[in-house]
Amino acid sequence: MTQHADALPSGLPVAHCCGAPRSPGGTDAAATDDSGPLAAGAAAQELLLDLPGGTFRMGSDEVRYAADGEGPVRPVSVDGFRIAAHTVTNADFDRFVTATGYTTTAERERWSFVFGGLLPDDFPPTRAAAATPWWRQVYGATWQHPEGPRSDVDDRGDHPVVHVSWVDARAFCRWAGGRLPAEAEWEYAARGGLEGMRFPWGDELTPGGEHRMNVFQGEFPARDTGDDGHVGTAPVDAFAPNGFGLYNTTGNVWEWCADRFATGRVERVMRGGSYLCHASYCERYRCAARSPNTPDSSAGNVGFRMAADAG
Ligand SMILES: [Cu+2]
Repeated sequence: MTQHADALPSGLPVAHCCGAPRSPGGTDAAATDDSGPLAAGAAAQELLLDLPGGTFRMGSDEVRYAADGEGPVRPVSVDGFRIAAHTVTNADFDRFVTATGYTTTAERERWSFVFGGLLPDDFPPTRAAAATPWWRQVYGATWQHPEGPRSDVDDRGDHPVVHVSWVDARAFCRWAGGRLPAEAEWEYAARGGLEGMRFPWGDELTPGGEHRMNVFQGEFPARDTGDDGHVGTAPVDAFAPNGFGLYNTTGNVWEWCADRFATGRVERVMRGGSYLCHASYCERYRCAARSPNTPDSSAGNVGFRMAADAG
């Protein structure tokens, strides 16, 4: 991967692969604007799975990332709700933008974070996020141009939309007649009915040597061998679904949840890890893993899944 130029002068210390904030501290301004739906809900609600309420053991007692606050494991109850089998796709997001003329945060700010390893070797110089030099500040990177102005999503209609901020994700959900999942709902759904397992299918990363999700193989960040069949994003329905019928709750892209990361903090929760997670550096491709980012931040490995109240 090419390492261009100097670091962005600002940026929170980010000690993992999961993403960098758009600005130090971030802002809550746009995220606290609770104005009404952008358009009449042209809902894709037929795609939502109906999950019964229940009590599950939330979190993990693994202590590799104490600051993440995965633990302690505790019983949590959720009411019945609906949640999408897969994350919102580029095709879904295109329908939203076509109907509403919505402008994303990345389009307004004119840049987003792209993983350096996905940029062509002849890409013009970019700046890096402090402490996480693989995150490049790419002007012109948007949901329609995930690796910058010369890239497109023409062949990625069924891939997760990325470079969407928490604010953008919430706007889509409002338009579609849904909402972002609460963090507890997300984990309950992601576990697919299995209690206390690291992954949606069990405790083993690659049972029988078989890849079950889209994460990073090789040496992070220099070389992704793509042994799981994917470098960068995979189609939203790649790999087998979990016991509740949800695809790719772990791996592929981080998924925004409604909740704040912690009381009094600006950041919102992201869940599930992404195609950049690797055990050597960021073992956050697990059901219990969580990570913060500010609601105005966007990157090429963050998307979202819609939820809704029980019908
Ligand atoms: Cu990660």
